[in-house]
Amino acid sequence: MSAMYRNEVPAYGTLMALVTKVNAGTLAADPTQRKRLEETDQLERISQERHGAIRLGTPQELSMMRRVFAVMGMFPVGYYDLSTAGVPVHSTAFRPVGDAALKRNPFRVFTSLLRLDLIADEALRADAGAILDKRRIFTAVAVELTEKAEKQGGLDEADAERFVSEALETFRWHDRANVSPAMYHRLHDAHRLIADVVSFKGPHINHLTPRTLDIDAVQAQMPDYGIAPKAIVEGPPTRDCPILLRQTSFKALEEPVSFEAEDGSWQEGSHTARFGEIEQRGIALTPKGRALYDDLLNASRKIIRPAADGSNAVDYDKALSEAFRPFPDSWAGIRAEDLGYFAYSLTAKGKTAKAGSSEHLDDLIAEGLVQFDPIVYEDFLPVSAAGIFQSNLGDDAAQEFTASPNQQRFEQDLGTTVLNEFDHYQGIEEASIAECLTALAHAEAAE
Ligand code: OOG
Ligand code: NI
Repeated sequence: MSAMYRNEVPAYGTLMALVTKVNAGTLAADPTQRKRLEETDQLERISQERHGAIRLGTPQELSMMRRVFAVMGMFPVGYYDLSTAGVPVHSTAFRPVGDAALKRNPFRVFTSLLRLDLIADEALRADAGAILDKRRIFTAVAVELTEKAEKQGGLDEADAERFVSEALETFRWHDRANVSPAMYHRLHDAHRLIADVVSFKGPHINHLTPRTLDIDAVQAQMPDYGIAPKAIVEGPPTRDCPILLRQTSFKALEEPVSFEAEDGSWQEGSHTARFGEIEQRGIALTPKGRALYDDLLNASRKIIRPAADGSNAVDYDKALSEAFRPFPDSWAGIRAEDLGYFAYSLTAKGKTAKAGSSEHLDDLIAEGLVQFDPIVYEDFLPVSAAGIFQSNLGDDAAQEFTASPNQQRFEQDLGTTVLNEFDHYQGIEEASIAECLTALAHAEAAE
């Protein structure tokens, strides 16, 4: 998919080159970080893609997509309602779950389902629904191999290879639209996103996102490489201890598309949908930490809203940093206030200790037997996602929709429930604590 996308969107290849350069520079300047990544087996893949995104049109597409991702070990985590932010979709992210799976494959796909129910124009809603019902976004072989994998509990190597190349077809760009120029304009006038979902044969991957170690540096250097960054970096401000997720993107490109007119002739036109994004991840926050994050972000946006043209970007960054002062910026401080999730492990001293003197984590940490490392946030942020959507749909695209999160409906369409991200991180933290305590208790018993 990466090779296909670089080929289809050359600016994305340029972004990848910039990210690789910035990451190399960061690592050269920070041997400790380099060593840590090397030890945890992450160095080689550091600049590779961490996520991509697609937008689907119908419940049937969503439930089949879930089955296709399941063959690849990717499962729906989290529910994101974007109607509040003026985008008529709700979403989840398909991703590997669990440390070992994420280390092998850190890639996830942010997957949105169009909500025609939020479109006021009834005739348009019916027409869009009819167009979507007719298209088939999966190849017959992809469907067949998915069924085979479900029955057998997996695929052999030859089938797996065929599966990958067939599944790739679903994500491909189609420069011939599914609709007439008139229909495209009707859809586009209702909302750009509706035109993007309904007008094409498939849910083209609309961006891929490599991981960067210094998002501010990439943002600053994009113009030197001839790519136009969005106005601001979404998410928390620059900090010593990164939290959650920071993201920025380059603006979607206008691409040639042809539409089939009523008389069967093809007419030239254009469509803007595809872009490139970068991300930098920090610690996963507890519900308490997340509530504080949401409050501080809201507070900063009351002082200043980022303008789409970037004219107040410097002031916005300043207001954001100031608003975030109350959020502790040390791991110990974040831990003390129960704002983030940590993975606990025995120190070298803890591994050779004859016994833990206490069953209390704080005592064991104070004695130098147990250490803690931040658990990385592997999910997404709805306000940030809306910012990414908006900058790429055109800045006039924001519309008022009645906020109507409907997780139940989404899960019904998906055919399963989504994993709750907080429960998941808490489970990882608790397991790591249990492991430390058990190891120390055994040392005691063996004494
Ligand atoms: C998805 C936008 C959300 C992110 O990184 O938050 C997203 C889209 O534009 O389809 O990818
Ligand atoms: Ni994204």
